[in-house]
Amino acid sequence: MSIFQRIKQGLKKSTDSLSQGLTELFTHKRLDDEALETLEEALIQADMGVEASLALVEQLRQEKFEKEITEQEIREFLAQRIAQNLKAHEKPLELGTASPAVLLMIGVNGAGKTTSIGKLAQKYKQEGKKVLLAAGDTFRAGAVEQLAVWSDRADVPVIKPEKEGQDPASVIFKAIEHAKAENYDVVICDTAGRLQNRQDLMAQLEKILRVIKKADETAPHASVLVLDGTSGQNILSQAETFAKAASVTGLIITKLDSTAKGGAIVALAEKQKLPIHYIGVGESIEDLKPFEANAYAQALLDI
Ligand SMILES: Nc1nc2c(ncn2[C@@H]2O[C@H](COP(=O)(O)OP(=O)(O)OP(=O)(O)O)[C@@H](O)[C@H]2O)c(=O)[nH]1
Ligand SMILES: [Mg+2]
Repeated sequence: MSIFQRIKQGLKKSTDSLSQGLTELFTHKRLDDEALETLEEALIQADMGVEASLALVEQLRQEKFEKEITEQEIREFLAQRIAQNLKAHEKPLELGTASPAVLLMIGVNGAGKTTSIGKLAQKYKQEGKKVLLAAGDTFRAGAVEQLAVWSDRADVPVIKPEKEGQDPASVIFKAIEHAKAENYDVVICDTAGRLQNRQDLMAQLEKILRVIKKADETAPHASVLVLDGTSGQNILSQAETFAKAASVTGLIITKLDSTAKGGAIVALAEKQKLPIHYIGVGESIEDLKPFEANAYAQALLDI
C-alpha cells in the first residue's frame, strides 16, 4: 500500500464526515451562504478547528461566492489551500554537524515516542550512522525493556539505568558521555510520557535539559515533540505547553494510519510554526515517513 493510500485509509473517517458535508453542499450547486455554512460545519467536524475552518471558508467565499461550483472543485480548492498552509511545516529533521547529535524525544503518555525512536534508529543506522539509544524513561514499568526490543530490531546499542527508578537525567548524561568517548554520530534519548498539566513532570523535563547541557552545552540538537494524531484538538495544547517547557524544535505526528482526527494538523499548523518532520503510519519499524503537505491535504480531502 502506498503511503498516500495509508494516510487516506487512516483519514477515512474525517474524510467521510467531510464528504457527507461536501455532498450535501453539492445539492446547492451555487455557492450561497447556506452552502458555505454547511461546509464550515463539515470542516469543524473533521477536527480542523474553528479558526482554520473559518479561514478556509472565507477564502472560498472570496473567490467563488454565488458562482457555480462542483464538489470536486471544492475539494481541490480546499486541498490546495490546506497544502499551501502546511507547506512551510514540511521540513526534514536535520541533525547538524555536532558529534554526537543529541535528539530528545518528548510527549504525553502513549504518543508513540519509543516506537518513533526505534524507527528513527533504523533509518539513521541504514544511512551508515553510528547510533546510540538512551533509556531515559525510568518511570513506567517495562519502558526500558520496550526500548531494548527496538534497539535489537534496529541493531543499535542502548544505555540503560543501572538500577530501577534511577534519575532519567543521569541515564541520558551517561549515554552522551559514552557517545562522545566512542564517537557515536547520534544519541536518541527516550523520556517518560508526561501529561502537559503535570507541573512536576514538566519540571523534571527542565532538569533533564539542564543535565544534557552539562554533557554538551550545545545539546539537545533537536527536541522532538511526538504527538498522537488520534488525539484531535488535544494536540494543540500539548504543542503549546511542551514548546514552552522544553524548547521544542519540531514534531512527529503518529498514528495517522488509524485516525478520524487527522484534520487537527490543519488546526495545529494555524497556531504553531513548528516543523513537522515525520509522520507515523503504522507500528512497524519502516512506518515513519517524511511529512508531505500535498499528499496529506489530498488524502484528507479524498482526492
Ligand atoms: N497505528 C500506529 N500505532 C502506533 C504508531 N506509533 C506508535 N504506535 C503505537 O502506539 C502505542 C504507544 O507507543 P509507544 O511508542 O509505546 O508510545 P510512548 O509515547 O513511548 O508511550 P509511553 O512511554 O507510555 O509514554 C504502541 O502500541 C505503538 O505500537 C503509528 O504511527 N501508528
Ligand atoms: Mg515510551
